[in-house]
Amino acid sequence: MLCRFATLATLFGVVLLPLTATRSLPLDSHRAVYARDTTAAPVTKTKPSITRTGLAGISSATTDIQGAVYFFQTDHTSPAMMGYALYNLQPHQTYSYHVHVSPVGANHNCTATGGHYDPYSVNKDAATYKCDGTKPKTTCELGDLSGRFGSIKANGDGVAMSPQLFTDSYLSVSNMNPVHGRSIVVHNGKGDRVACGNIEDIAN
Ligand SMILES: [Cu+2]
Repeated sequence: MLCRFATLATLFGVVLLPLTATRSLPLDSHRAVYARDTTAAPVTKTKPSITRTGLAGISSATTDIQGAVYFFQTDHTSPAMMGYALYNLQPHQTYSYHVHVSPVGANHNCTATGGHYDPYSVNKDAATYKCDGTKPKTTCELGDLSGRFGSIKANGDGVAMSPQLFTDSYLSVSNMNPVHGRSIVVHNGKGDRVACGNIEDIAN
C-alpha cells in the first residue's frame, strides 16, 4: 500500500514539480521570458526544463478510476513526451486510451468528447482500422495512444503507470496537431468509456 502510493507520488513529483516551477512563464515566447529576467525575482538563470505542458486529470462519473495523462515539450521544436499514472482500475485488466477531439461534457459525460483525434483522416473504416505503431502517420489515428504506444495494463492493485515516457513526434502540446483543449478517454476491454478528463495547461 505505502509502496504503491510512494511510487505514484514519486512519479507525480517528478513530473509536476518542474511543471509548477514554470507557472509564471508565458508559453509562447520563452525568449521573452529570459529578456525580462531582470524584473523577476528570484532570477532564474537556467532554462526551464519544461516549457509546454498538457495534463489531463482523469476521473469517472461511474467508477473510482483516477489518475493523469500528461504531455510536455521542452520547447516547441522538440517532440512531445507523454506518460500516465492511473489507479482504482480493475486489477489485471487492460484498458485503451485516446485523445478525443472535444472536451468532457458538463456533468463529466465522457460521451461528449466525440471521436478519436485523427487529423490525418487515417481511419476511413472502423471495421478495418488497424494501427501499426511503427507507422503512425499512415496507419493510426494520432489520438489512438494505446494503438500507438500499447494498452494500459493494471497491476494486481489496480494501478497502471506508463512503463516509460513515450516520445510523440506527431502530436504536440499546443502547436501542430495540438492536444490542448481536447480530452483523454479511457476505455475498458469492452470499449466502454469508463473515465475521462480534459487536457489542460498547468504552466500558465
Ligand atoms: Cu477513445
